[in-house]
Amino acid sequence: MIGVTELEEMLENMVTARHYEERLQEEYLEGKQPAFDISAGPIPGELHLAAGHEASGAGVCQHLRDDDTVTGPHRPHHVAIAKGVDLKRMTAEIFGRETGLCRGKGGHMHLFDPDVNFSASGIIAEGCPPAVGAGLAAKMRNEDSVAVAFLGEGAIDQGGFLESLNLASVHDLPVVFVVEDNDWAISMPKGRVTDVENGAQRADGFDMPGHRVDHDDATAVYEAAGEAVGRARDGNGPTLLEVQVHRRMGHFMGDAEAYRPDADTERAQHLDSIDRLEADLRSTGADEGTVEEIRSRAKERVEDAIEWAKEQPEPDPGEAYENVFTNPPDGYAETLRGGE
Ligand SMILES: Cc1ncc(C[n+]2csc(CCOP(=O)(O)OP(=O)(O)O)c2C)c(N)n1
Ligand SMILES: [Mg+2]
Repeated sequence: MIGVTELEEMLENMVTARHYEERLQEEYLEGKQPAFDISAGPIPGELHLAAGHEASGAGVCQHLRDDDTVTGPHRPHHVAIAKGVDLKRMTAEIFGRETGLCRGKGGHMHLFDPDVNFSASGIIAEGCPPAVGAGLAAKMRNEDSVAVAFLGEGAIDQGGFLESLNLASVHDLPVVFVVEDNDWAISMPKGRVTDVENGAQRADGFDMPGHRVDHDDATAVYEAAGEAVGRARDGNGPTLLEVQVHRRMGHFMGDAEAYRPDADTERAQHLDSIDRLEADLRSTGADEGTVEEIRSRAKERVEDAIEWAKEQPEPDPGEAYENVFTNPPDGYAETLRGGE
């Protein structure tokens, strides 16, 4: 049975993530209108928000330690927050600042925090093979750390995911695969590309347990993830977990969602995992003050992180090609010297 402390911690992670993304949304839109110039404003580039996904990040990461590895999806903020990634340095990364987690070169989809073994990638299902690698490393070192790969339901037909399931299974590795099923892959509804409604059934072909949490319910995710993480930690091999979540926003900021039926958008707005978890917490006897305290602490933390990030220096353009897998184009050095 889940305890009050766990409920409170999960709620704090979830409201932090929700408020964080609401604030990022405001910052992101600054300077981008009217023609939606994606490179303008304090947050340049794409921004994929995960409002409606919070229950999966909070419920799973509640079981994890700093030495457990998490590979996040391209919609990574809720998972990063629940895993304990440094919020200030993550925000500086999103704002493209020198003190960001990747010195401002990665942006919001490429968050790496070695202190808590967290990474994320803009490439779909990319996190699966590295999670298997982390699981293999833990097993070979005789450590009881586990690895968790988060991915979207749109990625469950990819080779990288299926090969990772196979390798994790055949070597009995301590890995948990978490599929966040929000019914959409950009504009593609799940049913048009995948012939199983329950993505956890993919586990059957690899002789590992598969479990689906049908509701956007952090407590139910916590229970299911407890079993999966415990199994991995005890040396009993991998599990595939699918969680029904809801995309409360467009695929990315600026997505007009013309492809999406109104009824689906309304359904996603109607089901809120945060309301559900607050109700769970109240049912334990927690008073309004506790919930309010959690909310105001989360808001303060978010505001502090954003304020700090915006004060951070921009990276030196002369270092743009350091620590990246590409070489400067011809004439780049001359451009930097002002075209001598
Ligand atoms: C290997 C690869 N193929 C295609 C893309 C382009 N792409 C970005 S997001 C996305 C859809 C992802 O859908 P899903 O996995 O369900 O995650 P969601 O966005 O719904 O959270 C695609 C196809 C990509 N980033 N990587
Ligand atoms: Mg999806």
